Order: sequence, then structure tokens, then C-alpha cells
Amino acid sequence: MGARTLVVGDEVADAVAAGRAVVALESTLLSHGLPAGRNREVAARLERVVREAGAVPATIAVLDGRPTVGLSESELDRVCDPASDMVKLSRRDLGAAIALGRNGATTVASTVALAHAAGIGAFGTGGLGGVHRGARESWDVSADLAVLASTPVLVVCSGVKSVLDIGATLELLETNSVPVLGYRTDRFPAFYLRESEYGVPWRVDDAKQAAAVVAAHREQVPGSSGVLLANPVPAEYEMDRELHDKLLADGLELLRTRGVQGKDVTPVLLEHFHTASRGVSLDANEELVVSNTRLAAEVAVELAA
Ligand code: PSU
Ligand code: MN
Repeated sequence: MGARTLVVGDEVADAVAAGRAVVALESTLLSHGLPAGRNREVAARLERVVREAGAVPATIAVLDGRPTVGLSESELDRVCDPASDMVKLSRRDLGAAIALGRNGATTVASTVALAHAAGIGAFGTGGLGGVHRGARESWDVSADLAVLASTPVLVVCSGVKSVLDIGATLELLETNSVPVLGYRTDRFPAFYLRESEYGVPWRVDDAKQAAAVVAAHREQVPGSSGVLLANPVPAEYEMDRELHDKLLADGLELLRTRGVQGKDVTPVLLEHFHTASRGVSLDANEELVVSNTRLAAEVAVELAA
């Protein structure tokens, strides 16, 4: 990604140049993960939370073929407007969207790539993409994993969605030398649920510790992988496990009968959860993204100190 094509907002560019804390935010969770209207409120809330923690927010998207880091208010309006017809862009899609002048929302993979190109080292989101169930046949493994393997950006998320094969995802993260830290937990979280059946290799208990690990990792393994900081959904918003398991079973069945594949899998499943739970999963989703974004900002502030 040449600096020539990257558009960086003034506030973000100034903060990066001065070594101040900046937090990248993705746009796919807005355009493809949340319903219209609600997504704009969440976009504003995320930026507010970053500022309250003393950092500068940088929401990322491709607009009219311009990869943009640090969206303005009107650009956030566009990203959240269904009429903009945002394409879900993984990292491989960036060149096409840029060359063809399209509007696109960035996933974890493409957000991390563009954040790194702009000199940003921390990113808060909802759930990382991973190895899908049945990947042995479908080969559906999110590009999020490969990008994290090769890009030194801290990603704060609530683990991966339970719709994925969590064990296989953790194995691939290990293969790719991506450190996984549990935030105040010894268990790897499962998005809507605070705990999966898998443990984390390392635990940290405050932002300072997390920042120290990130700094040491960057120093010891220069220019290599990112770090995953896994922060469970706030307890009061965790979904009931029984309801969760039923929605998941129904959702997987829905994918099968509708023949949903590829990049549509995650948005269709999220939408199924949101409607079938009558918004319960939506509240959980919003609160976990907010909590992860706040933590990303706290760690970014420590890293900048
Ligand atoms: N987490 C959310 N909502 C989302 C996603 C994650 O709370 O919409 C998105 C992220 O952008 C992530 C993507 O990178 O889902 C993974 O998609 P796939 O499995 O197609 O790689
Ligand atoms: Mn996929």
C-alpha cells in the first residue's frame, strides 16, 4: 500500500507524527455487522470512547476508491448508510476496490493492513475471523489470521465467534507465532460468551501489562506478527448459554439450507442472531466492541507513554 494512495485524516496524521496514541477501528462491523441506524450510533460511541481514554480514533474504509484512515463525520454517515452499498473488503480486495473506485468496508484483515501502513499499532474490534467449522472441506479460513501473522498490530477482541472452530483457530494462531493474551481471564472468550472450552497461553491483568507484552514482543520479534488481546464481553451483557447454543444450531442449519458461503457467512449468522434473539445479541455485540475499543485505547496510551 503506497503512501501515495493512502488518505490519512489530519488529526490522525498529526497524532501519529507526534507519537501520540491512536486506535484503528474497522468499518465492516458497522456496515455488515449491525443494522442501519444502530450502526451510526455505535460508530459515534466507539470514537467517543477512544477520545475519553486519551487517544485519537481512526475509523478505516475505502470511499470512492480512496483508502481512508480516520473518517470524518460525513464519511462515517456514508459507511453506515445502506444506500452506499459498501462491499465487504478483505485485504485481497483492496487493490480492486481502489482501482475500480468503489466503496468498501474493511474487515479485521484489511483494517490491520491499512492501520499499519498509516503507522497505527492498536485496533479494537468485536470478534476476529478464524477457521470455520467444516474448514476441512470448505477451506474457509479467514484472512484475518494470515494478516495478524505478518503485521505488528495489537488487535483487541472478544475472541472469535462460537460459530467458528475455536480450537483450530487457536492452533493456527500458534503456528503463526501470534501471542494470545487473556485480559483478566485464563479462558479464551467466545464472543457472546465470556468463556470457551479453551484456555489462553498468557494472562494480563491491566493495560500496562498488556502494553509491556506488546512492546517486548515487537522488540524481540521485529516486524513480525501482531498480538491478540482477548477481552471477554462485559458480564452483564453475556448471552444466556442455552439461548446462544440454540441460535447457533439454527444459524448453522440456515447456512446449510440457503447454501451461504464465503464472505457472506459471518454477516448472515450475525443477522440471524440479532433477529432471532430480538436484539439481545445486538446489545452484547455493541457492548463488547465498546469494551474492546476502550481497552485498545488504554493500551495504546500506555504504549505511547
Ligand atoms: N466481529 C463483529 N462483527 C463483524 C465482524 C467481526 O462483531 O462484522 C467482521 C470483521 O470485520 C471480521 C469479519 O474481520 O467479520 C470476518 O469475516 P470472514 O469470516 O468472512 O473473514
Ligand atoms: Mn471466510
